[in-house]
Amino acid sequence: MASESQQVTSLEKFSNFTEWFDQLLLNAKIADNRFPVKGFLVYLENGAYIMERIRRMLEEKLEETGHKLTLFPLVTTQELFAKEAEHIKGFSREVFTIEQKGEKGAERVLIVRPTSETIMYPMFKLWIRSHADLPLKVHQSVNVYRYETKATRPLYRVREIPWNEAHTAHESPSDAERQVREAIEIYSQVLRELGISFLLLKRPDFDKFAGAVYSIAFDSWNPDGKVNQVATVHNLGRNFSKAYDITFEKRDGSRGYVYQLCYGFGYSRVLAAIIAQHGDDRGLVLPPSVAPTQVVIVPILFKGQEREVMDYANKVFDELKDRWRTVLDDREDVTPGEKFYYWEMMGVPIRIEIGPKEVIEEKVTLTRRDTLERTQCSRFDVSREVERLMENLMQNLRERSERMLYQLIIDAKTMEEASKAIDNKCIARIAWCGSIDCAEKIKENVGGEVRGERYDIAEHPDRPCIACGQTAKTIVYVARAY
Ligand code: PR8
Repeated sequence: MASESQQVTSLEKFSNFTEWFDQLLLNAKIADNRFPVKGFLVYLENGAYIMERIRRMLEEKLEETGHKLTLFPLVTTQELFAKEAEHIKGFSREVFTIEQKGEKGAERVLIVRPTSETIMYPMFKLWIRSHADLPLKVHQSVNVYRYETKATRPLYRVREIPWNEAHTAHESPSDAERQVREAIEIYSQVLRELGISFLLLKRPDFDKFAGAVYSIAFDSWNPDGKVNQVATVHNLGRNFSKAYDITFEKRDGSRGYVYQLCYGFGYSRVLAAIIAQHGDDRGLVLPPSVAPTQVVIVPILFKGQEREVMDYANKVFDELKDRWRTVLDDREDVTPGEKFYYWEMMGVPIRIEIGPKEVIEEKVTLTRRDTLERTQCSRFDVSREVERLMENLMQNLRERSERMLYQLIIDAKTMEEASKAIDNKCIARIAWCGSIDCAEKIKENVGGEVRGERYDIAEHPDRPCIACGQTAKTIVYVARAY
């Protein structure tokens, strides 16, 4: 008998990811990539719905923890944009601009936000006066625009980026550190609720956010081996507060610069992770919390018994509809088989079939989308049974995805082993001395990037650097990336 891992990796998404994914985007009404401006997507009914649900899940947690929804403009000036040197270096090649014609024909160029530090922080300077104004915690879910130079991919690397960005200011470095942990906890909770598994990595210095002291990233696994950075938390220290002159009166009466954080959660990438980690050969497999339809009832109609079956199906529908987003698929010109196929493609967590046999026996037949297992229960237990199956399904998605993540990590002791792991669409776990030279050598020879060391656990190197053979400083994960 094939092991579970063999069964799972025989799925089409592992052998032919790009085609599988692109077809699913259209077939499951997620997004249409045929809009004539490269990197700009049309989000179709299911894609838009799921992203909206994810947004609500995240914003609820942000607001519970004191982040205030505050909406900032789309543009900034070149002068404001240029204030933080590292930041402008990081983004200068990636910005879209708007030409603004002045009254006397004079022209001015505005920068369209690639991220909002340079838009928010001049306002922070006006708002923050004393320690009583701190911590300041704001967030907004908006689109930002980056003229990505790497190849664009629908959802994974777009030029119009739907995200949530949060920005905070604090009195002390320890308050800022605490905020890093809170941000990580919020993002981890949302991702866990969606069953997405990820590596929480501290990026190497050469790969941190432009202007940050350090960056923590959530790299989710992808069937093609390229990790998908779904979110990041950046500790900015005082780099931006010095550039934008954001000072406050401390408790002892002296003045100082605030300590800042920014963190971002990429909605389209999280949507991609849901599709990629949970989907199968039949289509989407959706976590109930974000599924546009959570339960579909398919009546199986036989001549002469249509009335009884439809009445019965309506009763079951009435029982479920207030608790779950339920559809009774009573289309007459579509066969039950075609309906099954369609709703499986759409990732509906639970399907209920009702035919004459179910009516006589006062039962329903249920099929869960993740395992396609069929069960029956009494019609009087249907609410409880659906509740139970939803919970089991979600737990299975979470565990299945987590198992896959750890199966994909290969402990590599040599460049050859690491290179083989990357060729096999895996993530290599290696020892590294910390030098940029070696990271470059690794990239060249192995074909993957040093993504960083674990932030959630301490891992001590038990062997020398894979590239130079000198003492290793740390254990890092190497993968290709979007
Ligand atoms: C910041 N400033 O900017 P970050 N396509 C899809 N998703 C993307 C793309 C893209 N081209 N680029 C980035 N993301 C900080 C934090 C305010 C917020 C998503 O950070 O540059 C990724 O999920 O790391 C990324 O982790 C997140 O936006 C934040 O972007």
